Amino acid sequence: MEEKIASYLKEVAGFSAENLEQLEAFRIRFLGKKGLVPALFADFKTVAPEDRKAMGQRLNELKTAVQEKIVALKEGLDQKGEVTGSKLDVSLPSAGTLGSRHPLSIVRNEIIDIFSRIGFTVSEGPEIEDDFHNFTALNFPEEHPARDMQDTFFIEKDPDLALRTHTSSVQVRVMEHSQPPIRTISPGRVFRNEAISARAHCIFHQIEGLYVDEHVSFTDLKQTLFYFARELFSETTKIRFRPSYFPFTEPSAEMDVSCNICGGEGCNICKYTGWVEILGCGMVDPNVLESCGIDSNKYTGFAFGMGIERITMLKYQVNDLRLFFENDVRFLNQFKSAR
Ligand code: 2U9
Repeated sequence: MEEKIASYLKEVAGFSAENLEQLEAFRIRFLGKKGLVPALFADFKTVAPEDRKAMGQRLNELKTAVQEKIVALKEGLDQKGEVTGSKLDVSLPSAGTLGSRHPLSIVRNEIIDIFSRIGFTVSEGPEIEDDFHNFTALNFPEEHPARDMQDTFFIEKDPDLALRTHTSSVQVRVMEHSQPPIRTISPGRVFRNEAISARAHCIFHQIEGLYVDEHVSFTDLKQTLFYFARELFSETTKIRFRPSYFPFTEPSAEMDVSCNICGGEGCNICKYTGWVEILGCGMVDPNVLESCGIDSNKYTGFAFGMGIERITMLKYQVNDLRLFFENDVRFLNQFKSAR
């Protein structure tokens, strides 16, 4: 047995591997179930009792030498990226399984493109906001329900910080730092304290738009949003406005488009009305302009806001909002886009 151990130790010391396959063969030869080391341990019972202690030590010496060799060689091969010894070329381009853009990104980019073509710039801002930019500057009264814990994720009281509930806060920041003409859209994540369901989520994505200049009118708002709806859906898309209320706009409205599924005939997407709501809008309340340092006697503005999930669901007939957040490749692979 001593002779065998000595010869194996020599073999182990002199062994080197060019790749992981060779190293694995070495491991199996020595440590595999039917390998040399287990075979020696099986023969151990034939060793004379007085030699057992010394032989046991030699056997363990061999086993440790094999294990240490494997660890050392593996480290070396991993560092080489295993490129040289294997047929794997990590620099090759993928064989057709490229990722695809997330549907929310596709629609966000499309909306950005549409507004960029008529002179809107993109502005971004913080997701953690203070009370002034998220509520006060936007004319939310002190007792407004949106300021409630039920609706907003508050972070701390002093200073008053919360996760923004809309991207209007970004546009407040734009107005604070620049003077009209202002034409900007702000896409981004927003957060509301809602139970997650097929129709609602505590995180969703918005795009809000703002146009402030001299003589901006409700007619400008209608024409801009009419252009937007036709670009986003189709040339034959119709729009209609229904009166609404938001603290930050006066007058306010919600805009519907003729159902892009049934063309206005009536289907279960439009609940047989022929119309689907896509956004809210209105003329910026003069209080908001003043809070942001803009002279409301000289300037007027319109604003609008939409949920990207909602638009994407309508455009692609997705019936459960949760699909956007699960990242199941069977869902994501259905969306391909150049942008
Ligand atoms: C400033 C002033 C006014 C943005 C607007 C809406 C109407 C609106 C909702 C649509 C669905 C939010 O995602 S949603 O829940 N938004 O209805 N948003 S007007 O008005 C502004 C923005 C910025 C400074």
